[in-house]
Amino acid sequence: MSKSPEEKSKTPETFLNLEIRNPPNNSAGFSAIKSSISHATKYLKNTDALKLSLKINQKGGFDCPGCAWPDPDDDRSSLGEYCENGIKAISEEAQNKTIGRQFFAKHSVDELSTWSDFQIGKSGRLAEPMFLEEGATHYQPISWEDAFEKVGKHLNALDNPDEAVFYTSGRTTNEAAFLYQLFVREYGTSNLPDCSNMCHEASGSALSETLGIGKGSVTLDDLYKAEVVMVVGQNPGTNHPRMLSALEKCKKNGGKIIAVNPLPEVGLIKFTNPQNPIKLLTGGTQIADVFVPITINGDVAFFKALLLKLLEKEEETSSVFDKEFIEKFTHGYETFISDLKTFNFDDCLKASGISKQIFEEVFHLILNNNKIIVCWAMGLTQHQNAVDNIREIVNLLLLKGSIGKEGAGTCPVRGHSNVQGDRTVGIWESAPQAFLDKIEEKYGFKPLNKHGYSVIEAIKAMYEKKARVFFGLGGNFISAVPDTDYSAKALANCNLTVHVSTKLNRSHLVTGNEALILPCLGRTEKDYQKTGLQIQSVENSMGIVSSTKGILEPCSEALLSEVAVVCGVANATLKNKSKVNWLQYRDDYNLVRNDISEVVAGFENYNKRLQKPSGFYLPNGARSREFSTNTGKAQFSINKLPNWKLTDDELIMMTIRSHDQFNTTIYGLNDRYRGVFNERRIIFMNREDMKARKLVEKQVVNLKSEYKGVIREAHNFKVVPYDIPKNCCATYFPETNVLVPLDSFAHTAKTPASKSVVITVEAVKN
Ligand SMILES: Nc1nc2c(c(=O)[nH]1)N[C@H]1C(S)=C(S)[C@@H](COP(=O)(O)OP(=O)(O)OC[C@H]3O[C@@H](n4cnc5c(=O)[nH]c(N)nc54)[C@H](O)[C@@H]3O)O[C@H]1N2
Ligand SMILES: Nc1nc2c(c(=O)[nH]1)N[C@H]1C(S)=C(S)[C@@H](COP(=O)(O)OP(=O)(O)OC[C@H]3O[C@@H](n4cnc5c(=O)[nH]c(N)nc54)[C@H](O)[C@@H]3O)O[C@H]1N2
Ligand SMILES: [Mo]
Repeated sequence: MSKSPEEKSKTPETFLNLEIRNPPNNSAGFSAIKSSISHATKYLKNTDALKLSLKINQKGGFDCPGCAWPDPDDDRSSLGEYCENGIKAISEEAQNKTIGRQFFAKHSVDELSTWSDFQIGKSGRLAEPMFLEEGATHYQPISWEDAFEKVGKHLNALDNPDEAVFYTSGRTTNEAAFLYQLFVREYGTSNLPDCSNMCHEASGSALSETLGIGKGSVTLDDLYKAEVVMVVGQNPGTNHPRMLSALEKCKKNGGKIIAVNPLPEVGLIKFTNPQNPIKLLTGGTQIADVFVPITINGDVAFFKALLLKLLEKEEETSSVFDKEFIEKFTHGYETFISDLKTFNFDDCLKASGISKQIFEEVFHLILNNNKIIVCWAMGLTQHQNAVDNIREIVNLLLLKGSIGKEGAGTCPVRGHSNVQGDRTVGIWESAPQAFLDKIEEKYGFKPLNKHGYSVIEAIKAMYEKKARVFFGLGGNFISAVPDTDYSAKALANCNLTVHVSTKLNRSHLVTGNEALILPCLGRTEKDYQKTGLQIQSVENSMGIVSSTKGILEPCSEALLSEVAVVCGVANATLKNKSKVNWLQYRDDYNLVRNDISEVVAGFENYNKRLQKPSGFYLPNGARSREFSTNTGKAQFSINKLPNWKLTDDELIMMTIRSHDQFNTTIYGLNDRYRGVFNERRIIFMNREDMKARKLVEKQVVNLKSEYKGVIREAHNFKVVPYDIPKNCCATYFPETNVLVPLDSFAHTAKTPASKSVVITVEAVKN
């Protein structure tokens, strides 16, 4: 009997050998250099390691496949603008091991599913296209041509193009992403869910509505010049380490940093710049001036408390709000203020879990400064009220006139290295009509003008058999999405599942009737096409588009670029019905960029401007106080307090990243900055919550979530006592995705609420 999709969808529940130490009091520094070198030498060929670390994020080099943090315009470190996690990301991609037909002949799909995510990831780079026949136990090799035909045949056999789902993860370059969405739209659907749906979708929704652009407004230079930077719901020490250098520079210029986080994340507290030899010897910079240990999802309450006190002061002194800005550039002030007055300060502060003393420190910094930047990431976007979280931040910035001027503004810190660019060039299940009109004008076919499936809707559609082909351009869908058991059944309902990937992952094991793995080049590799070596381009978190060019020879001759795969699939599916000459784009990426210049606003003269080594900025209205909202002005918004009613035995759980993972790719088994070694099946708990449940350190527990009458369980986790607010707990994703209900998501944005899952914890009896 072969394993069920649910069985295959999860990493094994067995324990390793948990060791708990005190968290270090400093991040990066020598330990980061040591860890980077050990990763690079373990997994890369040595000469490659050196070549890569010199070229990463250098002008004319390749864009780090890690996070989306921007590179400084001028003074990039000669050691390579890298960080520990960047080195880990390229060590993972440029592995010296490859897997092909022998590997897949030896290991069945069922067997591979019993490996941990760490083992699966370390098996090597995918070296040739593989096919899983209906009922087969093992993948077998397939030619590219046959693979393309197979996808085409399945897509053409559907009753309606809306029965296909085309997912994208955020590493895909602008060129590949543009062609992909063009293909999907010409094929006839707008089912383009992407990782952004699970990530910063709420930021996009909230910012578009209030400021008229779904992206942040600040540049790196603004961060250097800010008087106050709030870092809310973000763990940059692990996930955006190069951001710490920018915060360090801000502090050097006199800026103050406020960290709002349930956890005292080490990188936020103290940081030693690994690229500064003097700092390495003398110790690091203390980053956060004030640490605000917020209760999970207490942010709206905290910001409301701040807004109420600011209003009180404004009414006393008339010198707190930027009235000129409010008058000239905003809409909805009066309604907002009258709603604000219905809240009670003490109730808000209580709901945030913050002491009066810490509140006062934050309050005075905000009161006395007018160049304020708020940075945020998943701690704000993965809640049911995620959009409110961000709109409330905008309210604060608007009152202080802290938008569209030097040293002030919004800074949603993006995840994947090109997630922002993918959306800009059209990976969007609800793309604006103006964009669709441009496509029609340029290519002469009419794109479907109906919203397609986002991630959550796509899962439901597959579960209900309304969608029957799943195509993933990058990513690891089954491990990234919520409600693992339900989602595994959804994928298993498909006729065909296809993944374009660099590495083996769990999504290749939870398949439809038939499955394809299409292996592609990574960022680090040279991309040769008919017209020669190609460059590609990406957009970072601050809206700068720059080129990226691999420097290593491809790890296997059988790999195609993502562009070539998309063109191959499009050509085999649409054949001579297509209005697009796909193969010409495959041969020369300049032609793709010429088209993007015509279709996407802000990309005029794309090819020419890409030659500038540091890239070019895309237009950003909020940056210059031009707000393209419904009213033409920046919009105040009205937000409710979330209404949490936990019973005595319930906790709110956030699912977070360890220091040794990139999303579903597990680099290693330690979470060094939190003092956890050799284990991922853990739950961080407040000591009092442990005591109330008679739990001790390392005790084995099962976790249970009940949502709208459905019970979900995850077994075998070890308790780690930690400095986390009472009634809150934390676990790692993807191990606990099984507990995240599919129908618990952010209003408007539909981001799964994976940072506020209500659970109970039960000791496992021996
Ligand atoms: N090395 C590495 N780099 C990465 C990634 C990776 O996995 N590894 N992933 C990339 C991607 S795709 C993304 S989206 C980003 C993710 O970057 P982050 O958003 O920093 O990642 P998370 O681990 O999800 O951390 C969320 C943080 O929010 C806090 N938090 C949780 N709930 C709340 C809350 O209710 N309120 C507040 N104020 N804080 C809260 C948590 O304690 C944690 O510090 O990083 C990108 N970069
Ligand atoms: N519970 C919970 N769930 C979450 C989150 C959370 O915080 N908690 N975070 C969410 C977030 S923010 C995100 S962004 C999603 C991430 O969701 P995804 O983007 O789907 O997941 P990744 O782990 O980033 O994808 C890794 C895979 O991408 C492939 N890959 C890597 N590089 C390339 C490349 O250059 N080209 C191609 N074609 N493939 C490549 C490799 O095969 C690798 O296995 O997960 C979400 N899920
Ligand atoms: Mo993300």
